[in-house]
Amino acid sequence: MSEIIDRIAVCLERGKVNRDAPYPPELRGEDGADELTRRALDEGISAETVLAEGLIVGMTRVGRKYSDGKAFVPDLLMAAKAMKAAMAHLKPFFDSGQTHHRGTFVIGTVEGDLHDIGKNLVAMMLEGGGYKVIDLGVNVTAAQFVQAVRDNPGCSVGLSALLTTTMVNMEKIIKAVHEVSPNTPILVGGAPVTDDFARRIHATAYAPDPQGALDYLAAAT
Ligand code: B1M
Repeated sequence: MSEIIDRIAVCLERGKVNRDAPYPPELRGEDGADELTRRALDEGISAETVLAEGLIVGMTRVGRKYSDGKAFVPDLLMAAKAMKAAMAHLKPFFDSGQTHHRGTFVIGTVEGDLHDIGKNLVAMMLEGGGYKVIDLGVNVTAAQFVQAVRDNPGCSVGLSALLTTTMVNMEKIIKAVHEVSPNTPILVGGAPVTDDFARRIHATAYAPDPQGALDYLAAAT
């Protein structure tokens, strides 16, 4: 069992989507996350094991490399693509309730802001980390976040902003969410956001990158 799970982790780390994928060159012609995940499930390995010991391990490795400046945005995007291919096989198990998520994470880019590349990376990393991610998209209002928190009791929330003119909207979203649910953890991030800013607007935490978001949630939930 561990050989196939190890190979799935490597596919995530290296962004090997499927057998036909030409990237990375050294794995050309070999099975990717797509085929290996299918085979693992067919061999009776649980979806939880594939997720926790294969996909999450690989995603964490590439996430750490990214945080350390040893991997770059394209590496994360390829890992996310591999994750997506693998998750298509796991989804029926999650949907049927046979497998448990580590928690629910509601994420969105704040009102006025249309940048979603970083937010999508965070969402994909957390999905890869075993969380059920509810992505509200871009230009998300305080009322929409509040509704999502009401609909998903016990969730954590993530706010992304890329503009100095929209990061200020985070404060009113945090206030509105904490008015209806004072204990909901709210994580903030995005290029102009800092730890100091996060503290000033009463966010629960700041994460500089997707791995930071995953590390925070893993420790807090
Ligand atoms: Co815009 N843009 N843009 N833009 N854009 C920036 C952000 C800007 C810095 C460019 C510049 O002037 N040098 C500048 C902001 C300046 C400022 O506010 N100080 C800017 C501007 C001004 C604008 C417009 C106003 C331009 C105009 O129309 N005059 C306009 C605004 C539109 C709007 O939002 N209302 C605009 C529009 C656009 C496009 C639509 C063309 C496009 C967005 C496409 C899209 O996202 N689908 C775009 C892009 C691509 C950029 C740049 C070039 C790249 C942003 C990006 O995707 N980076 C950017 C300049 C730059 O950064 N070089 C720029 C890659 C991404 C992986 O990084 O999003 O930082 P990032 O995410 C990181 C971390 O921040 C973190 O993890 C990610 C991975 O490490 N992170 C989180 C992000 N969210 C997180 C949440 C977390 C945790 C971590 O927890 C919840």
